[in-house]
Amino acid sequence: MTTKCSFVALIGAPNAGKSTLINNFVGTKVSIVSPKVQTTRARVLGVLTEGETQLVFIDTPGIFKPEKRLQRAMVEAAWQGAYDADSIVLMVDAAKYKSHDNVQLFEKLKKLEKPKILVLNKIDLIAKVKLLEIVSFLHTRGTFESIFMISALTSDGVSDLKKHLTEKALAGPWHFPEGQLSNLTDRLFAAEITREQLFLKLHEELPYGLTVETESWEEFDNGSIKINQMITIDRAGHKAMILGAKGRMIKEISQTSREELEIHYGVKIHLYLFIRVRENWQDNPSHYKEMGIDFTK
Ligand SMILES: Nc1nc2c(ncn2[C@@H]2O[C@H](COP(=O)(O)OP(=O)(O)OP(=O)(O)O)[C@@H](O)[C@H]2O)c(=O)[nH]1
Ligand SMILES: [Mg+2]
Repeated sequence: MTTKCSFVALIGAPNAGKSTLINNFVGTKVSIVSPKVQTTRARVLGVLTEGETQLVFIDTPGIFKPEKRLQRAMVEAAWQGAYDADSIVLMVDAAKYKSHDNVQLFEKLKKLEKPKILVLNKIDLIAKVKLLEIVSFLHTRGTFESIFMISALTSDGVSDLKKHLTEKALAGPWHFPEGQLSNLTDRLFAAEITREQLFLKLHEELPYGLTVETESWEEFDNGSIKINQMITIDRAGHKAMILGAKGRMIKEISQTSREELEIHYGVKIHLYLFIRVRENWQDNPSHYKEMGIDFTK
């Protein structure tokens, strides 16, 4: 069989729907999703192997003007994803197509000489008549091989986009064995599932000041897995909010995360969450190593 393989980076402003699209392509959750901006922190690969073609999607953190060290590392990881890829899918939230983040992104992308596809996402939220106006506006902002209008949520237009990417894939060996869907280790994936719950259930600045790490992973003869995870927060004052009244919040987070991991791994999971305060954890390289992003940025 002559195989084909391409690395496709998904680039876009925070919240454009990049992770939702990757999960849609792969057919299962490989990258966490939330209604909040800056959910994805590292480069996550989602692998789709069909017929002779392997498409390796690079999910990236959203691109925005970074201020803190973690944000700088996230934006750097996103650009690194773009540099590493064979082609780029620029995702734009149809309702926010004129946002400042997008203007800067379009400018910087011009310098990147790779095939680029513009994907207008969340079309389920936009009146059809408005779409043409948006597309003609964006069309003048960069050079795109083609433009697709999709809803990563409802799958509208996603198979056309997949077909196009498959046709454009380059001849070459596959990078991952068939069946491998992601590059994340079990420990990192499990930490991400808990972080997703924290993003979904906590509000305002809380999710941004924390990180989750899997501290131990123990598999037993009966198939069950015991996972200990540490939630590191940067302000002592946040601890009570994460615990919730009578510990209800942390219990709910732990339960939902455990249930999701049980479905994912198909075995009984014992999940134990711990919280510690480290005011400057963002300045400690060890946390970045676990996340797979570059501390020096
Ligand atoms: N209505 C609608 N919502 C969508 C669509 N795609 C994604 N969303 C929602 O938009 C929000 C952000 O989605 P994500 O996939 O996390 O976005 P992202 O681009 O990965 O965001 P960051 O990782 O923060 O950069 C979530 O609430 C998704 O459910 C879509 O096509 N239609
Ligand atoms: Mg994301």
